Amino acid sequence: MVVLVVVAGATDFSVKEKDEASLMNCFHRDSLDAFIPRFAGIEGFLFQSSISRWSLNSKPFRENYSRNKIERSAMKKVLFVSLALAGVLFVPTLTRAQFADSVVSYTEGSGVESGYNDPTAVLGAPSQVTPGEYGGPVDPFDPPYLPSQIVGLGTNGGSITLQFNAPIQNNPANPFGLDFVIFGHAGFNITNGDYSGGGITDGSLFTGGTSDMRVSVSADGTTFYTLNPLLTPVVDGLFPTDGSGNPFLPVNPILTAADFAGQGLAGIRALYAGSAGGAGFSIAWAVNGSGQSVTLPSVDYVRLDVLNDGTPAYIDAISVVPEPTTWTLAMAGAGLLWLQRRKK
Ligand SMILES: [Ca+2]
Repeated sequence: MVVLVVVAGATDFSVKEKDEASLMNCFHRDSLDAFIPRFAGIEGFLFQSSISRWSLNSKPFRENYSRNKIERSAMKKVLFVSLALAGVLFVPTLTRAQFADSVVSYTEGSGVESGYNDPTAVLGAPSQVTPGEYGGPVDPFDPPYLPSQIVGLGTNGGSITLQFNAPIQNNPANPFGLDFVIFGHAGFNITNGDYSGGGITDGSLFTGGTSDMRVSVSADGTTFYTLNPLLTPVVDGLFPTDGSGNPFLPVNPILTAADFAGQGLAGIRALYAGSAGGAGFSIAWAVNGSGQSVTLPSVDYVRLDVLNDGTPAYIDAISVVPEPTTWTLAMAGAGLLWLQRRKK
């Protein structure tokens, strides 16, 4: 199926001249510049006409285009870009349900700020930009904080169960063996007093949840298996979201707060290695009621339960790590686009 999708895409874009023209018109230089660094981000959904809410670019995909305006030299470029896009488009095509799709249940725990109890705020992609007067790009120093972006789980008793339309695969070949990523509202402290772009952190967090959180998974929505609490990272702790990163790529879980001490935004991003942050989880950590490991090929539900008091946790989104095959093809597509830009 993987190969079929790619072949179909390449055929569409390279054989049908009309489609080529439309594609070229759509992907003028500015579009490409905006698209490339975020090839696996939200903008990728621009091409999923069935998912209109992700169409951040209001420019319609299909525009009227006079064919006689096409220069032959441009045609080769179009073909090249088209082939590259066939790879890039692969991520949203294959893994349409990369994020939580629906809320099964929600219990507001103690200590949730007023208004932060809309569980649908956790559906879809993690925040890239915070709207409003005090908003701006989401980065590890500027986490999402609006009620439209995050939902409060609070402390003792808070709970949320989320459903995914496409099963989350238990795949040891995923980056670091992690299968899904939970994004919270934690942010790194700025400890050098520079809040105008030159901030440096000591690795501590100025917001985020501190309660113990039980993370469980289920294939049928009825029988849930806890992920071994000895292995699970803190939910709504490390790693603060970087809206410019890739939400499908986990941060290397070996990193600790101390590794970020003395780092500014560039240093943090270097450690993130392209990731959008978040806390990564593996389905392979699932255990039964006796604490015995259980093997789950895939799950469709993720449940979070706050077990005790502490600083209330808030959740932004959960992303699903795509199958490794997808990565390879997506990276190949991105590489082609990069080469195309270099030639200019
Ligand atoms: Ca959200």
